[in-house]
Amino acid sequence: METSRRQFCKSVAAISVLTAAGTKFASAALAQTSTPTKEETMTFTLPELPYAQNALEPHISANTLSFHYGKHHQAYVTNLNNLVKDTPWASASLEDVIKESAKDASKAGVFNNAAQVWNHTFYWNSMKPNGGGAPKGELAKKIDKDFGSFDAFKEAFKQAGTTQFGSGWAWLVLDGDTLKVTKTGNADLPMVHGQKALLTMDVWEHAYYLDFQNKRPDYISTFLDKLVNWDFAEKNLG
Ligand code: MN3
Repeated sequence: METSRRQFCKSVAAISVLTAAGTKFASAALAQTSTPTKEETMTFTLPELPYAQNALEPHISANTLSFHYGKHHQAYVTNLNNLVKDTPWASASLEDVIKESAKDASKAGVFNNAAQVWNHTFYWNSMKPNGGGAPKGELAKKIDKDFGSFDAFKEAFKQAGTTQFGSGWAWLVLDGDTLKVTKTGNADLPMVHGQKALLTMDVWEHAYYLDFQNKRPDYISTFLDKLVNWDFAEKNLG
């Protein structure tokens, strides 16, 4: 995942310089020329959206994406960085942080934020402008085999999205060698259940409320008919 790619960055902390006299001072001029005294990892960063914020209109508005990507997704990244700061997880991959924190109930805060960083990046890629339609190739064949038909898959996916009580996600996953539709609550995600995610749909209210208000089923139909990115799901099937 792009989010797990760590980047070295000039830390803001580098503008605070401890002088020989022990006086701590910050200088804007120094900040422009100084380099970190040690390599500090930036840990987790917000990946770029795969399209412009208005690219999913008229189905999902730029207003929704500006909050959902710019505020919600960004907040999960910021929270995660604060939570793992000065811990071994600050230099781990996002996937490893998710899998390790999932095993420890006392690390629920780390898990929730790390998983939400991953889930949202996966969700943006699960949609595209002029999406929708039907899958092709191997994925199309496998959907027919495992669900009976593409329509049966769509019905199962709609059902998962509408019946997820409260916040969560609907997924198309590969479980062993079988495609399944699942739903998860809050930040929960397939990788901690031994499943491989192919596609996801955010059903937290913030994903649809500005555009669809309380009509979650309309958002779900729009996701399937106008937005879903089958190329991405096909790639994930491998
Ligand atoms: Mn969301």
